Amino acid sequence: MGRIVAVSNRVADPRRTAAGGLAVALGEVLKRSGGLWFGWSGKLSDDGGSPSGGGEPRVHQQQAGPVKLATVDLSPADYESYYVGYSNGVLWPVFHYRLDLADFDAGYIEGYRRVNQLFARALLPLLRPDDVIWVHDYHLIPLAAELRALGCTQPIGFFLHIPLPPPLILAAIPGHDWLMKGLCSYDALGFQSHADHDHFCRYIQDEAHAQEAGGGRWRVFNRTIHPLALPIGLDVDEFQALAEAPEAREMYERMRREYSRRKVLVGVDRLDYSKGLPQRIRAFGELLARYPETRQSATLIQIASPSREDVSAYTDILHELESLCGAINGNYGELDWMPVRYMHRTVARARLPGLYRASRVALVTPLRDGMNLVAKEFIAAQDPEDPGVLVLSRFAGAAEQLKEALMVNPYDIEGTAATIHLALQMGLEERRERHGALLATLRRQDVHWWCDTFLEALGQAEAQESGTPWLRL
Ligand code: GDG
Repeated sequence: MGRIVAVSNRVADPRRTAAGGLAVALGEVLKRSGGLWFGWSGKLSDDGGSPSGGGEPRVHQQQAGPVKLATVDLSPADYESYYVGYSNGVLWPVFHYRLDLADFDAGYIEGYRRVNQLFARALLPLLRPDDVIWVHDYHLIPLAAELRALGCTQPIGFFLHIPLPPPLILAAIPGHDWLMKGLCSYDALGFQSHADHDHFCRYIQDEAHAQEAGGGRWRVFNRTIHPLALPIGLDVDEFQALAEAPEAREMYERMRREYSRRKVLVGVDRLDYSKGLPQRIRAFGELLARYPETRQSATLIQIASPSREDVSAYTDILHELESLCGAINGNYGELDWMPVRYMHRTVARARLPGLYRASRVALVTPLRDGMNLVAKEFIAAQDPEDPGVLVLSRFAGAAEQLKEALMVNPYDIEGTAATIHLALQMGLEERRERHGALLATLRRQDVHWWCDTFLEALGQAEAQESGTPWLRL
């Protein structure tokens, strides 16, 4: 296989250990092939990456070990419409089944398309004939079509990190046919779960008369595409090595000292309405109300790292959380016990495994989530001799794989409280059995398996006879 070219909204320097799971995984693949990683620089400039707003895009290039990083700036107006408006104000809520939070401002889609065209124009001159291009996530759905329109014939794959909703929910997006036709310009398409994969296949059958072509492939819009259900995995060895490193061990020791008389429940999330944080805090309050023995003996540590603070739905949830946590601490707290420790801050990645390992229960209870890597990180960080228990929402993509977790419906506050109670009481033998099975799954389907399986499918993509006739907006 040729050189791998990864494209995502943001790029990360793979040499830095602070990078998250995806950055580590992609970094590995790119290192192996001496690859290129292309995306937005994270900076705004008035000419929006193109001198005088028109001409050839200005690309910043930097060598990071064997990997080349190439980025473009965005104009403030493009940032507002492409990133804040369309990506995070339309696609993120709708793909997480939250039509009520979508802002279908007609101006956003133009900016979304403009930035995808900018990306295509900036990337094209950097490509070699034998490159294999792998595009990531919802910000860049039309990128393959824009590249094809410029004459790009290399195989292009796409991985959607967030869920794909059922066809009727997708159909609420004005211009969904344009968007989904864009998705059909890729050769291989990866989805986090079988549910997402089924939604895609139903959509292309119902709306675009797609026909099955054998081996999981479909014929649609005169092309052959290969959609796959491929859950993203963790670099288990990398995460376990992080758990053994001094910073994580020190965090673990400190937590054990601080909470020697109590069981810690932990939640680690970006502050986002998809993560079910208010429902989780309410369920914890219900636990204290219904099971008085948990008072004084259980403490919930909830990290909510700041995220997308320029989107208004995020400030609403911030206020709701502060008030819910304040009420529980006010009602149940004692001079020597604070039931909820809520932190609207980011914890250093090197310390996270120590926090996970010192916790008896992890609460991973999103209302909808593509996968949820925190669930996997929690399992990987446990001491196999005395592991903690994972309480997992059935609406996380991870629920399809992590069958031995304690499953909850996060909308059912009483039911979730009862399950958290079970988790707190679970005996050592059952904890070990469940953890052993979960860890085996994590190892079998780790991030290397995920990358290799996707790239193999993309490598088998047939040369396509023509580019897609691209729909007008
Ligand atoms: C998207 C999809 C899918 C969180 N707080 C802190 C922190 N984190 C790290 C976690 C984990 C990552 O961020 C979060 O990953 P998730 O998978 O839970 O969720 P999203 O950010 O929404 O990611 C998701 C994922 O893409 C991958 O495909 O699983 O469904 O929504 O690695 O550890 N890291 C640090 N401090 C924090 O406070 N350092």
